[in-house]
Amino acid sequence: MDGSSNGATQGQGAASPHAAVHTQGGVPPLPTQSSLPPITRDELLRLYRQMVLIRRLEELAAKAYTQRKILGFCHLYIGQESVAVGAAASTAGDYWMAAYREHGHALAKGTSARAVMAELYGRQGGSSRGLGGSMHIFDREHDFLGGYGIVGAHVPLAAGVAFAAKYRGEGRVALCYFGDGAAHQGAFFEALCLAQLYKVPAVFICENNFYAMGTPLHRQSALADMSLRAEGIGMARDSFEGFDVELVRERVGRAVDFARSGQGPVMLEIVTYRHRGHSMSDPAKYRPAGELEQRKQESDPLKITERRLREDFGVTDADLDALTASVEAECEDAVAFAEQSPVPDPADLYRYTYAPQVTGMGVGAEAPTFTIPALRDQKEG
Ligand SMILES: Cc1ncc(C[n+]2csc(CCOP(=O)(O)OP(=O)(O)O)c2C)c(N)n1
Ligand SMILES: [Mg+2]
Repeated sequence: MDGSSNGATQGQGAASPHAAVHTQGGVPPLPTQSSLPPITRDELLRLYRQMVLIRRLEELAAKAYTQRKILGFCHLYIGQESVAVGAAASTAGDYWMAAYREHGHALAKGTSARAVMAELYGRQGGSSRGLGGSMHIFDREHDFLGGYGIVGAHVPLAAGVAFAAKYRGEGRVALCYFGDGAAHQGAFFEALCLAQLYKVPAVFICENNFYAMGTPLHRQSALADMSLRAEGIGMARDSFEGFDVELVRERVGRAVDFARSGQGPVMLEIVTYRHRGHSMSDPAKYRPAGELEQRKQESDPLKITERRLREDFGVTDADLDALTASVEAECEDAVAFAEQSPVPDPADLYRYTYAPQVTGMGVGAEAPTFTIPALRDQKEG
């Protein structure tokens, strides 16, 4: 929680009651350094731009939501940008899955601002062709295997993806993002048990933002550090504050190296904070007075990286102005694209509900298509 914890696998000392378990279980320690090269000015600028892009695009999404141009649920990632962006900098070619607060993850993984915004608008140009909406961004091209609305339910899916990657010898890792609230789910824990048993290449990332809807951490959990969930099953773990994008890059990098090396999955807790309410309909009045202001002051990922860029990499006002202008142009373009993109054809409503038919070991060329009248007929019959 204080950023210094490095997990039970990295030597809590002989006094730890868990040390024997880990010794018996033979869990190797996480590496003390990732295989990533030191960050350069260009890379840090790129990560900063990515964080600014996520924030600005979501600010515009919030505006469109209040204008009723975006409908349904909409959960903003503002304040947590350094987690997805830092993690993206530490992995390439890996699978990602996230919960419903996933606009930032999709953008960090490579989905375009246009495809994200059009999906929020429910338009054909969206990553899920407008049929998914805010909670169900999916981008196969970038191996972003979805946002999921059922709390904790995608964790077993991610374990399955990691299993498949191992089975096929792909050398790829599945990274799965979820919240502190999800870490109380049965499905979550069951998935961890199997993932550890089969030593699948997965990194489970709990983004502990201290709230599950309006319920603060201390009222939903007896544990403060969600990575401790991994201890009972002998899984490697780590916990750290995720406001500094560079630190996230390095620490997720270590976990990814470990998982990719075949030693098994890793459970990470990354401490973060959301600046907005749970969803667009939540004014977040349950926060103690001054908490949000203090967090914005002390641990806003954008401010932390901006300071580092200025102080240690000689980035100037002019550099940052140019960066902001290019983000603004990209976001405005994304909104314009979403607004002119056509709404989906109702005839396609059920088209992607089922996967293509599997014939033998091959996959049939055509997905079965269902028209609404056909389904209605079946039901009445
Ligand atoms: C199985 C299930 N139970 C309850 C809900 C309602 N629900 C939606 S979000 C949420 C809170 C989850 O909090 P957390 O996992 O901390 O994620 P965060 O919203 O903070 O990112 C709840 C209870 C749900 N979607 N699915
Ligand atoms: Mg939470």
